[in-house]
Amino acid sequence: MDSVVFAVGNAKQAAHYYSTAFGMRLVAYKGPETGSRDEAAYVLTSGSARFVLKGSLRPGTDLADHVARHSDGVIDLALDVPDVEAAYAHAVAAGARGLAEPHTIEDDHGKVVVAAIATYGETRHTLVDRSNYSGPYLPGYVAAEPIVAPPEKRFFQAIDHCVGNVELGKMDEWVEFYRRVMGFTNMAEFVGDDIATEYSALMSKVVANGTRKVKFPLNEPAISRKKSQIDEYLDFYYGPGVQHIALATNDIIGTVERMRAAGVEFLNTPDSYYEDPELRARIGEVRAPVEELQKHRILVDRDEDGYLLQIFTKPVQDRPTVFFELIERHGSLGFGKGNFKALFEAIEREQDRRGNL
Ligand code: TYF
Ligand code: FE
Repeated sequence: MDSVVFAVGNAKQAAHYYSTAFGMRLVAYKGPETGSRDEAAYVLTSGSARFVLKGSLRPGTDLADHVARHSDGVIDLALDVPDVEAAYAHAVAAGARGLAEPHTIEDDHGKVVVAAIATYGETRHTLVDRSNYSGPYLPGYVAAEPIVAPPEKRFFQAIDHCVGNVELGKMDEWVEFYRRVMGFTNMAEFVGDDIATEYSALMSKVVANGTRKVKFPLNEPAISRKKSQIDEYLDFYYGPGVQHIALATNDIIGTVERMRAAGVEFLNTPDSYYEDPELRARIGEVRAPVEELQKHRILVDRDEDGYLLQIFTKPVQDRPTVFFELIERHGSLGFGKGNFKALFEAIEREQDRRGNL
């Protein structure tokens, strides 16, 4: 993953939030002071994870229109590719809609080659080769100092996966898109009819690149008793888009403590989850006592390869759309399938609080 680009209503304040509540470091900026007339953009990093927050400086820009329709959201899941020309040519030949032909942008720090293709909704994948560039982000940006003193120990070190919500009946088309256009493969983990009808109200499949560093789960709503959490997203986002970004941490307990202290809200997991003897037997020994995980409402799942710890924030903007996940992997390559029931029940409790019955 090269970066996750967000369109937001107020990039300056969003940069402050991701600095104080997510422990990220501001590294680059563009805006009126640097000759950017249409938008201000803040680039923040934590390990290899890079977020770019963009705000429009006037009405009528694509950025302003995006925020007006979707509110704050993800506009671009940018991917680092070794050969932009070849990747773009392959993608377009395989049926992807081109948004920007390959082109080179340069400044004193070198050259960057970029192109862009469309994916679900109004989301795009920019394809980037920055191997001949030494600047802080892209030409047009200047280096910037952290907004607040960065934490001694970072909260997370990488983007683990990025999840998209698509319309009913479209999930398999998008799985096929990633296979054909990007050469991604379908990972084993998915939510099928069985789970969907029982409690989740969604179907999900995961596609990943060859190294499995890039993992894109895709959700679609399933018919259910109450409004599906995916339909709620699609209604409030006014279309398909990125649902959650999972951030990889090696100290989920410390990170949750610090994010909570900074005011980030997490989904609640009931005590019954931790007291369930079946869960305790299934997860076996993990690196922290179950009581410690219970205190922080962290979920545990184990599969044949190992285990993982995970927790989900509540939506991070006014609309019930985008949220984050923290994930600490110990061998497991999964997505917490064993937690889907508890997780979806917690999400449904939040939906109920919003009056979705
Ligand atoms: O990415 C995943 O698949 C997990 C589980 O609406 C998940 O984080 C799946 C669907 C969903 C929320 C979480
Ligand atoms: Fe996830």
